[in-house]
Amino acid sequence: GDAVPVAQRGSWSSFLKAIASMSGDLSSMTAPPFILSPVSLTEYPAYWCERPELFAQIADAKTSEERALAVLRWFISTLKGQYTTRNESAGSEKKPLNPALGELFYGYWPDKDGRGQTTLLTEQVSHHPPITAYVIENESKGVKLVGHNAQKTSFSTGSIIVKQIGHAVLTVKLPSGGEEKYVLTLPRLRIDGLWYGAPYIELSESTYIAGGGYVGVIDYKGKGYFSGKSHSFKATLTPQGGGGKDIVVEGTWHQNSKFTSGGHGIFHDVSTPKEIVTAIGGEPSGEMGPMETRKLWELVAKGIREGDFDLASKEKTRIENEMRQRRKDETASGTQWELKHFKPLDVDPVYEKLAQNTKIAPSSEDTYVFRNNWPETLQAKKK
Ligand code: 0T9
Repeated sequence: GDAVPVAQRGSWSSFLKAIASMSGDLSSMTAPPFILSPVSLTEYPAYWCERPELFAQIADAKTSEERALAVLRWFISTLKGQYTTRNESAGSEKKPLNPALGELFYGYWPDKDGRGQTTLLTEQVSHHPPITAYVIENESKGVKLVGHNAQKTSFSTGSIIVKQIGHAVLTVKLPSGGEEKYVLTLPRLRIDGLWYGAPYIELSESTYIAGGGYVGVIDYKGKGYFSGKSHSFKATLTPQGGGGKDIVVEGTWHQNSKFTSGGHGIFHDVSTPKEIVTAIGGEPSGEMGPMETRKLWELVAKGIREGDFDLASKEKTRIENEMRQRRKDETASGTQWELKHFKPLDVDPVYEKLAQNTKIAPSSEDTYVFRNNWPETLQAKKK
């Protein structure tokens, strides 16, 4: 059936025509109301930690092989949240709110069963093109993820192809006192179902996890490949330096997988419930400041949720005009917007080092260094 409300069919087909003829940045295009999500892209990094126990378990591994497997298990287990959540909660993929420069999102997952608290901080570090930087830390366990991401979109035979740009670095404190770093790359997305107004995501190509003496390659396939099932993957973990044997796991990332070489039984299983992040204000009072996502977009989100699209569009225009004016004032005064939590760097030495001798491409990437300045309200959550 056609998922587009009758009154919006015209605007949906104009929207599709517009995306077919442009490439690059879809995020700033105006889409019909039925496809709008009330959630800003600054909230998406929370998907990395909706199973906080798997994130914490990386620190509990006893050997480097166990650790590399724990990193892979946590990574694979985030994919269902990252790429199917909107379909499950809203019936299809939706267009997220396009974050403003300097937009902030803070949150945490409470301690439970001794796994420790995990805190999340996101900052929109660029508006044009949209780039989101984030850090997720479980300080008591000594596990930290710092990353950034952007997208390059194109249109091909009725689908949107999204190339993700950016990477993340996971740092784990070792019982011996040292630390280990892993570089993670991001999958390519194909957005199908556009014609029917019911878009959904399939992953393709490969991602890499390199570090701790291992290189993991995750190959993604949809319907009609390996097993013929949607959301299939095959992950191969290879010890570096030669000699060791590969470990292979296969399955569907939104369900489960098992070892097909170098191990036995179930590898990952995401049929258990996930834990949504708790948003928290970053002001000393505990309130949300004007650049914090849920404060900034409050009325736009309300309008979208309640079907009051006049309110949503009026408020969206107001925010966009305010931001435009801010940029003009900066140009006029010869100043620049100062990022609050991150510092841009042209090259990431950790990425360069770990991508060496692997098939990770490109071999060089820029990065955003976290200034290590958690707001007090989150610092208090780390104890
Ligand atoms: C990083 C994730 C990313 C962000 C989203 C492509 C997309 C914006 C980026 C890659 C997260 O870790 C994982 C999940 C979903 C991705 C979004 C899906 C999507 O459709 C949007 C783009 C910009 C659109 O909104 C396209 C138009 C829309 C009508 C299709 C639903």
